[in-house]
Amino acid sequence: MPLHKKNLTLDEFTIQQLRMFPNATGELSSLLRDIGLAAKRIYAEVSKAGLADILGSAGYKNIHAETVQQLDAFAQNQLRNVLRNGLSCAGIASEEMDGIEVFDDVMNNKSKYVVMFDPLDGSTNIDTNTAVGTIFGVYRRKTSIGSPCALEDFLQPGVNQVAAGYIIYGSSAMMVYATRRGVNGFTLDPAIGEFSLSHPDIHCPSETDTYSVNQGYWCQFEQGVQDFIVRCQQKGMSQRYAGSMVADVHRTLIKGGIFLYPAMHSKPGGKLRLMYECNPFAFIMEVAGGKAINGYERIVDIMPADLHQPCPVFMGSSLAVSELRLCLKNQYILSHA
Ligand code: P6P
Repeated sequence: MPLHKKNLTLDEFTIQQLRMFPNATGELSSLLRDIGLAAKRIYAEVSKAGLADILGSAGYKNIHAETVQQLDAFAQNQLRNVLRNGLSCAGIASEEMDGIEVFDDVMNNKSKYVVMFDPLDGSTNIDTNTAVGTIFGVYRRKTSIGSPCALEDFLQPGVNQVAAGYIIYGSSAMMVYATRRGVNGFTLDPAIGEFSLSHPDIHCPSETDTYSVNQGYWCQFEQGVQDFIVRCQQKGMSQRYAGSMVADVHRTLIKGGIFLYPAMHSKPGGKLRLMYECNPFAFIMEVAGGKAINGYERIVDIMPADLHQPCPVFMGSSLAVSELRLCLKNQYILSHA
């Protein structure tokens, strides 16, 4: 690893990136550091969940009729407060909010960016110590600077993301984020309390021996997906599935693989949400040399109609995703022969 990249903290790294663009305002760097601060506070809470009385339900349901966990609410508040009090975000949307929140004050209205996030994905797994995570995507607003942001600033295709990332709270806390310049991973160093560069320039291996899907839904998958899974099994591939998107996709990104959450009879659009689960990971995967499709088109090309719309997802090693796409094409040809 070149000395100049060795263990840079997130702050040092984002400032080093900023130096490469003298005309940059530093707003995106500041926004990423804000998210890193919120993530440290969330990790401090998540990592003591078994000891403190913060597991279990917060006593209400979100827009998806899912019971909100206490830690979901905590993570939501940490991200909202840091972004609200910072100087780099005009507004937010979240899995835990019905609509957008506009940070309508003089300073925040001057911000170029809006942020969408899933504050704590997989939180129902916390009581079994499965890794969970925060997922976020950053967009340049379309409405004019100086005015309050609006829904149109959020309903953009994922290809418009300026940055996207996640923090995985597992055996350690690791923040991975992508800009068009690359994907980099930062591991929280408890000795200094900073995210430090541990995985520079991440690339998703093009080939793999692992696939990741909830086999329990096999009977509900369309023929092309079933055909692909059989091919994986005939090739002797391993099946890995944590049931936590951040854990499953992080492994897929680092080691290669293909993560599948297909549409099914009980969930015609799939389960995972386009704007704050699928799009950030799809952006990261593509920058890292992988692929991410809904079965028929790039996820990042989908024009969203709703903040919370679901999206079938197949992402990971480019060759595996291409093979999956072929299986679905063959299914279509056979069913229309
Ligand atoms: P299933 C966790 O509840 C989650 O939202 C994602 O993190 C994960 O990938 C998916 O749902 C797991 O869903 O239906 O396999 O339990």
